[in-house]
Amino acid sequence: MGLLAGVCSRVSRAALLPSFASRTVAMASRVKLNTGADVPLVGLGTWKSPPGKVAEAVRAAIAAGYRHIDGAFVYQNEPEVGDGVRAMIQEGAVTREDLFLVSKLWCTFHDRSMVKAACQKTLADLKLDYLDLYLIHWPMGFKAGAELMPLDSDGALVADDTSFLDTWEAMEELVDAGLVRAIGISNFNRQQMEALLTKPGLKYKPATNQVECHPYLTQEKLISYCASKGIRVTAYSPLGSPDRPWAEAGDPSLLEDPRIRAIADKHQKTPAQVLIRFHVQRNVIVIPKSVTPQRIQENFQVFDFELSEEDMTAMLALNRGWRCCPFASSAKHKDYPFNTEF
Ligand code: NAP
Ligand code: SBI
Repeated sequence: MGLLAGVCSRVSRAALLPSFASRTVAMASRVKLNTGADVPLVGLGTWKSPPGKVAEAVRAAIAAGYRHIDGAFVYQNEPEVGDGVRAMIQEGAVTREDLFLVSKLWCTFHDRSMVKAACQKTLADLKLDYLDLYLIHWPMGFKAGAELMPLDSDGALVADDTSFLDTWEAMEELVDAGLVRAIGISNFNRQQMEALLTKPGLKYKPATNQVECHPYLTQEKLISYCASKGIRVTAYSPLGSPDRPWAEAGDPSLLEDPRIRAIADKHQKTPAQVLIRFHVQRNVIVIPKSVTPQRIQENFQVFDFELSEEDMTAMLALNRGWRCCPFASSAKHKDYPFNTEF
């Protein structure tokens, strides 16, 4: 089945109504994973969301209509993400089944003996009994121990001797044990995906590959490869991650790009909404982060307008291969993903 055929049956009214109506509801808001599960195309990111603010952000997001939250153990805020989720369930705003909750296995837990306990820790922090999706955060394994970022004297991440192929087998066991409904990968390049997909005895294909994607890193080749394998792509840092800790004056800025601003003005939308809508129209899942209630609402108002083919082409032409998250301190790792073309 082609990926387009996989778009969930909650078809946009645009497909059914005369053209004037396409301006009111322009796209399905969910897509299907290769597991059969529906995933909301727009989710809330939570990296850098302070523990003191993230519960309120999660509540604001669910109140605004989000049903998908993206988290990770390494963000060190999962207990507070869980507080926000639990509060909204207890208030009756949503049920657990309404939500699509994602977390990620950090690189220091790649040894297959550590995977289940890492997942159980995340579940306990989130106060959940299952995750909708659990990802291998990076293909690289780091030395296990108390530190999340074990560095050598040169400031380089210290590798362990694991292989992501073995880690994947432990991920598959989480599905069979009922801890997670789907498993996926993040920051895997094409060669690494190929290695996984051709692993002898592969039981479950990854449902998604979560990678950096925006108009400065458009990822056409990786998206097309994933589509050919029935794997969904999730776009991280869709706004260019302006709050990334290593940002420097003079770095490219998507939110301030006059070409994005011009498209936004034309549609009477904000640059952030245009940057998010860009992914929706590619059937790419997108997870903008914000802890600002007004922005959280703004970022979800992306189903009431449509970028033209010309807008999409102009945005794709902004590609410059620029990464906000190159993770340079791990560049010498044998499984560093960004030394190849895609
Ligand atoms: P992002 O979503 O591109 O940008 C977040 C920044 O944009 C924050 O500073 C936020 O500010 C600001 N912002 C949000 N909405 C805005 C709006 N409407 N107008 C102006 N500014 C706005 O960056 P990101 O956090 O790097 O990426 C999103 C999510 O992807 C992460 O949170 C995480 O869940 C995931 N991620 C995954 C990986 C991975 O390795 N798998 C890597 C990076 C990111 P406020 O919060 O102050 O409102
Ligand atoms: C962290 F918590 C610390 C560093 C860091 O750098 C790379 C990008 C990343 C990541 O691995 N996942 C993110 O969402 N951000 C991150 C997270």
